[in-house]
Amino acid sequence: MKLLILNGPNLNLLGIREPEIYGNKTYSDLCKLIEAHAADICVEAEIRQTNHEGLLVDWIQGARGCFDGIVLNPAAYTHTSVALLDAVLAAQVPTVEVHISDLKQREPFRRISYVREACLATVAGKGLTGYLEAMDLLKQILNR
Ligand code: CA2
Repeated sequence: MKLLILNGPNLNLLGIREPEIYGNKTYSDLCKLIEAHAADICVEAEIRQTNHEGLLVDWIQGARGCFDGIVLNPAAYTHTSVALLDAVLAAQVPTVEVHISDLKQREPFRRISYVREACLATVAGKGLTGYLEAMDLLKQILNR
């Protein structure tokens, strides 16, 4: 089983600011956690990050036929991007949305997620562990 883990803008800066919201682990720590968990649950995980919306669209489209599932943290594009919603709908690859922080406890504009309606589930507010939960969820769903 192959999972594509996609991260949007600024997530490469994890650990360098706002530790009260995002914790103090770095992006490299996140990648290591994901890789270790992938090995534990016997799935392949490819992890990517970009600051560019169009590249996320390209990666989501390209996942069709290459990956069994997508774990998607679109970061700020969550709250703005119909293009990402359309890409997830078009790709038809089972996708779980992840957010490190609890969007419901933050500014009102963060409560809107365009991609949510195309995703099987949303995991938010669980820190980096949320990515691992999303991987477990996809594995469960794909094994059904
Ligand atoms: O909680 C999440 O995972 C978010 O997707 C993170 C985005 C934010 O725009 C969303 O509303 C919620 C922000 C990613 C930037 O992350 C940084 C964290 C620490 C330091 C610098 C950037």
